[in-house]
Amino acid sequence: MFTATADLSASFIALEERHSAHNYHPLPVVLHKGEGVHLWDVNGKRYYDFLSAYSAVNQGHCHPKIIGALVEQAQTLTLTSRAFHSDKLGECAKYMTECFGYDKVLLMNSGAEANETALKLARKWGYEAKGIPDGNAVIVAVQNNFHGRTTGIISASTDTAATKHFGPFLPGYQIIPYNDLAAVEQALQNPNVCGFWVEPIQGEAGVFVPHEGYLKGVSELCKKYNVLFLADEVQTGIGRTGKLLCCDHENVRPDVVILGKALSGGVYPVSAVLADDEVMLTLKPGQHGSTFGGNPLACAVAMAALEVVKEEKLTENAARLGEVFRQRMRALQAKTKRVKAVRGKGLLNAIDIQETADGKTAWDVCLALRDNGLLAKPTHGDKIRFAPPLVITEEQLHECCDIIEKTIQAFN
Ligand code: IF1
Repeated sequence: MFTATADLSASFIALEERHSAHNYHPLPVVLHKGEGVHLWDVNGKRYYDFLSAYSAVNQGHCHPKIIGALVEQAQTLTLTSRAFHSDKLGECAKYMTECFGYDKVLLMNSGAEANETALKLARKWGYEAKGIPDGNAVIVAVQNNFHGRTTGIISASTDTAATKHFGPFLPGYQIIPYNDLAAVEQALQNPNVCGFWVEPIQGEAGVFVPHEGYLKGVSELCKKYNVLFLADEVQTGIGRTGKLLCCDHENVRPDVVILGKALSGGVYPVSAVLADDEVMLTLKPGQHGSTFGGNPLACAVAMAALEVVKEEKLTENAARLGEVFRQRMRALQAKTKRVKAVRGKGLLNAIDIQETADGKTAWDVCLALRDNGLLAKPTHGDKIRFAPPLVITEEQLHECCDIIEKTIQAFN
């Protein structure tokens, strides 16, 4: 007797459509369970996760050590606010400052909040340490940046989808081309510039890796012109690109490091800003904060998430398997005109898809990948980002490359 397995997705999608804001256009799949590199939908179908919640699940879904830390702390103390001390913040701050090599850390919740914190720190330092006349501080950012969705952050955005009808915007930004050191030098000569704000690899734009030496050049120019180098490692950090921080590829030490996403392994919103005392101590009591920033639950989860990266050598795994992945994708590119380009570092990669003669796009490829058991999402039209959890094995990676190859070649 053949019994069709009813697709239960429709009712969940309808519920979301009816009651949730329409601020996303998700791939049509409804997920119920996650474990390691796998996700299961409401029909019990298993997928490889090749987005990792935009690099928040580097440690794999529901990592037992991180979940264990969450459950234990959740049953002890979740939130005190910073009006009082807790027994977790100091321990976590020590762990993080030693892990990343900075004097101090300021814990927040979302990546956007950490970026906003970094912008406020840069301005505060600009006025009180560099001597910029009050109200004249300038932050230099780059075209096609993505740092979050707050009004202060999108004031520096060059993406009309992120800015249209959200003005008026915050003044005090200068936007220059990405990956262009001459443009950086030109901009930083302005004595009112307090910070240069950049992603070491532009993730949302489509995984654009700057030329070798760009980050080193940025660091040297920031020192030359007494400007803070603000590195947004929310997506590239925590082992994703094959180094603990992406800036480590060029042995560059930004003045301010911005973290989020995988800082909690996708278990709880935790973000952070790292800096040395000269910068961080410009913030005095009562000048910045948040209700949940540095809460005991966030601290317990963040320490466990960072321990997992170290204990399971996830950074090394990302470096090694990233090379394997790009070799496989370049071999595919040689066999099909459908793949126009392959880019990436570590396990943060993307391919550009050539639309078919009958109008099939990267979106259609992602729908077919879903049908073949692999979840990925297009960004900016023709680009597909591939970012599996860093716990993936070489055998699993090859299986996924086989799926990608089979799927894309069906679009020839
Ligand atoms: C969305 C993008 C990725 C980030 C970097 C800060 C933040 C992000 C480099 C803000 C967040 C997320 C946000 C999410 C989709 C996703 C995304 F497509 F939007 F740009 F990953 F590429 N810096 N990126 O990538 O962190 O406040 O979200 O915790 O807004 O659609 P957040």
